Amino acid sequence: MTKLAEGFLWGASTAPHQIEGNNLNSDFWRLEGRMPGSSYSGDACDSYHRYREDMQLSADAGLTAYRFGIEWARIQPRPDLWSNAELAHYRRMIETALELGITPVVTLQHFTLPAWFADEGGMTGPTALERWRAYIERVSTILDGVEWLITINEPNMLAIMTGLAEMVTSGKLDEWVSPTVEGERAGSLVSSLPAPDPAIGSALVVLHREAVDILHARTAAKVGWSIANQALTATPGNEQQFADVSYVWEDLYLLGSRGDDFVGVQSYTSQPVDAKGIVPHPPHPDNTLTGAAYRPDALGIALRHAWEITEGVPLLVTENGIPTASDERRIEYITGALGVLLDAVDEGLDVRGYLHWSLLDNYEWGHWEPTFGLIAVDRDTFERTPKPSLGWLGEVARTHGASLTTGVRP
Ligand code: IFM
Repeated sequence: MTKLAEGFLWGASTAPHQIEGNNLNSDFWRLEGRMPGSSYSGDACDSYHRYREDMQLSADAGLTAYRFGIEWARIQPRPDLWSNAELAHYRRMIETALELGITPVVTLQHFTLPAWFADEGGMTGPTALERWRAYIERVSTILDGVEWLITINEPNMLAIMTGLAEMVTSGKLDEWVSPTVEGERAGSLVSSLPAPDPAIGSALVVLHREAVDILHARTAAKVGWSIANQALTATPGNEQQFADVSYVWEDLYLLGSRGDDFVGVQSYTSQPVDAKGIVPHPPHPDNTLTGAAYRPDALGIALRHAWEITEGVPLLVTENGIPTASDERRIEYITGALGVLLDAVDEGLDVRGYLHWSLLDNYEWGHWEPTFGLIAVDRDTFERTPKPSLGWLGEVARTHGASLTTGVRP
């Protein structure tokens, strides 16, 4: 049997804008619903008020960790206004997790920004370093007892979103393009999606390194960031193209995490690279609700690639999941993904935990249809209904992986 790391985390992940509701002072709130094809986040899952219930359901199922985020737009709704009440709210969330015996994994920035900061130019604007530093310093005051901190979620996707926002503002884009939904659809707007701009990526690396220094000085937490791992593979003869595409899409960010306490690996699907670049997912009956290929094995490719490029930074799976209406399919997907995770551990990779995306069916950046959750949420009453996959993953957690059937492993 595979020996998992002491304290291996078993949990689920969320992001504030996608579950809290009414994130009124954020740039995304201002953007959503404005263009054809985009839905509002609205009340979302009302987790702003129901976070205890969410954590309790996780703990009751047997999970040992919960990833959630702190929303900068709530902490600093105006450039000259810091909210102590909102800081206290997130402190209560941390304390609730600790009280329930759940390890909090806390993200400090997950795609959204205060709207005023976006207007200043956001993470690549002239005030970025000064504003980011002030936010990180302020938030560091409530992090006592937190062992795992993620500075920026998916900087590579954030770089795309920054490019998209610029296209919307300049009127070049008049239809909704969610990088996590339309970006996956074969033959869709994927060709017009900007690749992550390396100049934006390099600026984000600087901000990440700055946050790592501040957080190491002020907290006892392990600090890293989480990457949208593409699990790309080279087609024969296209190794150089693969290397070039990999650098732009992911390696720049993995290189930026060298020396960190951990790197967050976030994997959903896999795509080959040919002479023309990344090959879109061909239509297939097995494709997920976002049109991506069904590839539970992608996690193994992502873990090995991250391990190689970071030169052995400890790996924490901070997201892995499938948008599907079939919970049986979800369990099948996780079973496959955990199988390749165990293989990677057997090979000697240092994997510290598995956090499933997502705990709840939530707001998928302009859309509600792709359901990733272990728990269904009634959009009107906010009633939570755990799916069988929650109890199933909880059992895997309780048995430290032993409940995975032997059929999982070849
Ligand atoms: O919902 C997103 C999340 O915000 C970032 N990673 C991918 C998820 C699924 O698309």
